[in-house]
Amino acid sequence: MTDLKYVTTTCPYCGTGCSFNLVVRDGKTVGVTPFTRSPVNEGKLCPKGMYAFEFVNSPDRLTTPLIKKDGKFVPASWDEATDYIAQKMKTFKPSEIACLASARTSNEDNYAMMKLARGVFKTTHIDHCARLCHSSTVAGLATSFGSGAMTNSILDIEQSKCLFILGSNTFEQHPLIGRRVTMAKKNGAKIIYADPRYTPTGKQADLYMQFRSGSDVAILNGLMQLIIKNGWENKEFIANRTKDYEAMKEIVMKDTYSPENVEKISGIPAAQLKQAAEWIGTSGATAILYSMGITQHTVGVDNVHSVANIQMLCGNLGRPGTGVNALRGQNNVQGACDMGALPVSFTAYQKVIDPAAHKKFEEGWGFPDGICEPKNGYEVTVMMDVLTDKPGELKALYIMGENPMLSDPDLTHVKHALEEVEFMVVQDIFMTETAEFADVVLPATCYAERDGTQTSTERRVQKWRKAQDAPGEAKLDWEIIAMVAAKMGYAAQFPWKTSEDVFNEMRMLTPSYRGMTYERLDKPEALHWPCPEETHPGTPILHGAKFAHPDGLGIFFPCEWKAPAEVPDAEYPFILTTGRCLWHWHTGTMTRRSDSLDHEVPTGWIEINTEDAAELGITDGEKVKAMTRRGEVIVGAKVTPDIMKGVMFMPFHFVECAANMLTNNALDPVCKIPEFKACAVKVEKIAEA
Ligand SMILES: Nc1nc2c(c(=O)[nH]1)N[C@H]1C(S)=C(S)[C@@H](COP(=O)(O)OP(=O)(O)OC[C@H]3O[C@@H](n4cnc5c(=O)[nH]c(N)nc54)[C@H](O)[C@@H]3O)O[C@H]1N2
Ligand SMILES: Nc1nc2c(c(=O)[nH]1)N[C@H]1C(S)=C(S)[C@@H](COP(=O)(O)OP(=O)(O)OC[C@H]3O[C@@H](n4cnc5c(=O)[nH]c(N)nc54)[C@H](O)[C@@H]3O)O[C@H]1N2
Ligand code: SF4
Ligand SMILES: [Mo]
Repeated sequence: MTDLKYVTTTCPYCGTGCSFNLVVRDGKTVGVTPFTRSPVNEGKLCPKGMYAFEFVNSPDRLTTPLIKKDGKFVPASWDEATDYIAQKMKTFKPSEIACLASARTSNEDNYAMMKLARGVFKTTHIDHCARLCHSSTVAGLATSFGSGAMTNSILDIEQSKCLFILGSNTFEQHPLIGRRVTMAKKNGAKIIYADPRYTPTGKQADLYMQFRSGSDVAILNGLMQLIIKNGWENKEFIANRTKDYEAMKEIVMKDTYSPENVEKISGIPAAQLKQAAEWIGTSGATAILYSMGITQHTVGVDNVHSVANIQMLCGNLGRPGTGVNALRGQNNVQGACDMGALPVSFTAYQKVIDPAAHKKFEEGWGFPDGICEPKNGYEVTVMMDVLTDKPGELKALYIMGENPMLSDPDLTHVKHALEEVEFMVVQDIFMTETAEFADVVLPATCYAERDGTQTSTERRVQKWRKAQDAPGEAKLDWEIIAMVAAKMGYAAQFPWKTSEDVFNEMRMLTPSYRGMTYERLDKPEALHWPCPEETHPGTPILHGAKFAHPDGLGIFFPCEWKAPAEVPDAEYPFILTTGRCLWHWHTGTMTRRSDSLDHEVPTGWIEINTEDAAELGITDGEKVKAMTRRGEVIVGAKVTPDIMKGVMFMPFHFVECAANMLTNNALDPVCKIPEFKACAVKVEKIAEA
């Protein structure tokens, strides 16, 4: 007789945090059905969630540890592989080792990785892909508001009177947040959308503003000037809840940011800016939704500060339907940051350089020989530069669930960096472009094969529940880490038997998670952090009465507009911007192994404006050569009026036409995010053979 069961779990893709049931037949995951009791998605799913079972039992899953011998991977036992790793790792100084944690894996796994790095390897160098994603948000909002997270909840978006969506293609990248936007619109909210591309999100908008990538600060300053000139600012909020307003006002009132000048910089008609300013300034409850269009710039932190400025200016914070809603990307990027998989903090942003926090973890963990120095480590983007520019400084790399050989900027540079690494471990569910460079590859379980927790963009901590056994000898990520730690001589510090044991250790050291237990998280609505005590109901909206700074005030940061690090010129005359599509996920390890998704979009493309294409003599579907100062790729042209003239767009999912061969690894000086959203490109017809 067939054995059939349904296991409720959360989606392993985006930070929206939808729930669904995995259908398990005879011990194998074979389908997804709606779980209607989740308040986040109420049983609805986007295609990635719907088909999230398809990659799980792919024949390509890693099933056994692999050790590279004479350039070839050879299967090994866990004992051999972890012995080998421990033996090699013991030969390096702490500062020669770097670790990458993962926004794809659970809180428990990231906590374990953070403890491995700081406690076992005693290195300060730990980071993860949040660097490439919302590091500008974490740095920017921490200085503006005192806390780097999304201020309101997903459900709350529905109550907004005006949604200003800037640099977020919500309907393709956070579809079930897109659904809330539609609901707000039905309730009468005005939708303003600004993006160089007229995306499916743009098609929902009441006002669509098209502009050149890299002009966000000018646009936001221009809007603030219009709001102040019309007296739409919230004087009471500014007086009671903020400081440094005058310094900000001085900058935004400059002639540079008049609507006419902003039109010149950005390409948005002055009349549209005026309309947007009126809706934002007078709706009474305006929320901003933003994502990578704001963060992935050399001025990423300035962009985030500007978003915070406009919301403080209008008093659109701390109430329903308002807020700075930085939509976090990966399923557990919020959690990986919360767990301290960052070069500057332990869990819950307790600073590594703070002697009290350092002592707390040193004592809490009980390593007889201490932990890492109380110093900040390298960011992932800086690690790559150190590898190429200072050979010998970093020697070993331990990567869990990241694929920089396709997701980092300037892949030629990344390749040179990875070739410099003396010893590299990759822990993944598939053999990736990055794993090919490794000395040891370790097979991990995927979401369907484990219990654990992940934290969504709205700080909601939700459960993964085990549906099936792992393939072959694959193990839980934290279990693998504990095995390596034991081989290094630290079995006593990693005594965990279950994911819950890891969670319970973590929460005792983590004030914002302390009041959460596996039992409390079991209900469909789960809990939002901060949740400091077991009787605390959790916190869906931040900054209600005061900001998280010690004096409770929000801070205005004046920002001047600066052009991207590389701008078009005679040789490279177009702006290249990059991003995603609905059907695929990042480096494609999972979605390209999912037939239903891969069938929709089998390869990449470059979007070219219709007039630009006509001038270049390029027709839709034609293969072209796209070139920047860093590399070139052959890719099919998608000729469309939906992209701004002078701008081109590529998704970065596809290894055969990898956008990151072209991108610029110029970094924001504060948060070290690369400028994925703007560089200079040229496109040529391919000479006929
Ligand atoms: N289907 C799918 N969904 C995903 C992901 C995925 O890979 N696939 N990834 C997840 C992750 S990790 C993340 S971080 C999010 C990202 O989610 P989004 O940020 O929404 O996605 P992107 O496509 O990177 O960029 C968003 C938009 O920014 C626009 N843009 C380009 N240049 C600029 C600019 O200079 N300024 C502004 N304001 N906008 C600009 C682009 O045209 C694009 O439409 O998506 C998450 N969801
Ligand atoms: N050009 C360009 N590049 C970009 C961006 C852009 O907009 N433009 N966006 C950037 C952003 S926002 C992000 S977030 C990064 C994402 O960059 P990455 O995180 O490198 O991309 P992913 O493909 O999500 O890689 C995650 C890896 O985790 C593995 N994995 C999945 N589940 C598990 C698990 O349970 N355990 C383990 N051990 N491994 C697992 C997957 O197989 C995959 O290899 O890309 C960045 N790169
Ligand atoms: S919106 Fe995000 S969390 Fe929801 S089903 Fe789609 S990918 Fe999964
Ligand atoms: Mo991301």
